[in-house]
Amino acid sequence: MSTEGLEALVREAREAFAVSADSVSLEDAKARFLGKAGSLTAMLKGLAALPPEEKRTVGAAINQAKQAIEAALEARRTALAESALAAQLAAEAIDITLPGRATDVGAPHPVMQTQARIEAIFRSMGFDVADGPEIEDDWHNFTALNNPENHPARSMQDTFYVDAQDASGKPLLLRTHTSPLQVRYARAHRAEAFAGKPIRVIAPGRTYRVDSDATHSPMFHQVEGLWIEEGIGFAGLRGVYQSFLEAFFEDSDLELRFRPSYFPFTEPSAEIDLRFARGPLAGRWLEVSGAGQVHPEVIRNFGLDPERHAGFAFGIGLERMAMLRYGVSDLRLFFENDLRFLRQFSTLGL
Ligand code: 2NM
Repeated sequence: MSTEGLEALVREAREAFAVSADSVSLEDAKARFLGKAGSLTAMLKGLAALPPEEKRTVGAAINQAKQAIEAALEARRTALAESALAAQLAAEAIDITLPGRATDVGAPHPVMQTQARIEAIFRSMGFDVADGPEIEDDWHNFTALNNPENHPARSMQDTFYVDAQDASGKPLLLRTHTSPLQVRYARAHRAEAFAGKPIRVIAPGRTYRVDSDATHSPMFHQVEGLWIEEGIGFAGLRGVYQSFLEAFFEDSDLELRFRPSYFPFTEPSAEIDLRFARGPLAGRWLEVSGAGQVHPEVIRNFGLDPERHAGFAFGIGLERMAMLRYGVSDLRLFFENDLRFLRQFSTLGL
């Protein structure tokens, strides 16, 4: 084989490698030149037939050609591997210029801010804060609170019943007020009450009634308060309530008015009205609470002795308090989740 023939073969191999677009066709091309049945291998076999002089020179030339082809093969392999990697990186590329996924940070709802505020004020006056189930049994929600068996509040029209029963076979219900929390709290602390320790507790939370219009929501929030201690009566209630309202509204220029009322769990009972001397609501009597001396039957259901234990209780609507404090005119705004409304109460500036 002539030197030109070898040079042509090397050129041919380089071209074959250059047009191989992937590693499979590149390895095919390699086999055609360097494989067992390849052109160079055939030439090396042909050396045997040559005289010794030529064998050396032709052999050296073939080896040179072989090295040139192997170098071209290696270069092409590297180039293909690099472009494959570049293609993979391009396909998997992450666009770091895209904006990140924002996490929405919430803020306490105005009704919850109102609850926290009321809890803090009553804690500062020595009250404990009770918590308990929203699904109640008939006894804790009605019977213990002196609600007669045929009271309309117990009807399906007024109360949400749950498809489950208590041990006595009565249907469970969504609590219609937070008073059952006070029943549970008083019963849990009756030993202390018999040892002469006062019971001072507020019970905040969600309550449920079948009621829905401009001023009623089927779910609303209450805070009920209870103070049982020897010698505690309406004067104590009035003092606690005045202090609470002054702290809540940050206004010591307000008047209270008690009007006779009726609740099954208190006797006597009263509605508490409030009148501001200043501000947008000044001069108007505003109804803010129900209250009264805890009924002896309820004291008995607390596990206490009505001959020894007496005290007062009151109930506040949290939405009502939030409306008065923030100047909100429609109760439904609290439940519509309109961020334009809620953001006005954000304590986080969001
Ligand atoms: C009110 C009005 C009057 C009340 C009574 C009790 C309990 F558990 F001691 F009997 N808790 N809350 C009460 C009294 C609630 O809400 C308008």
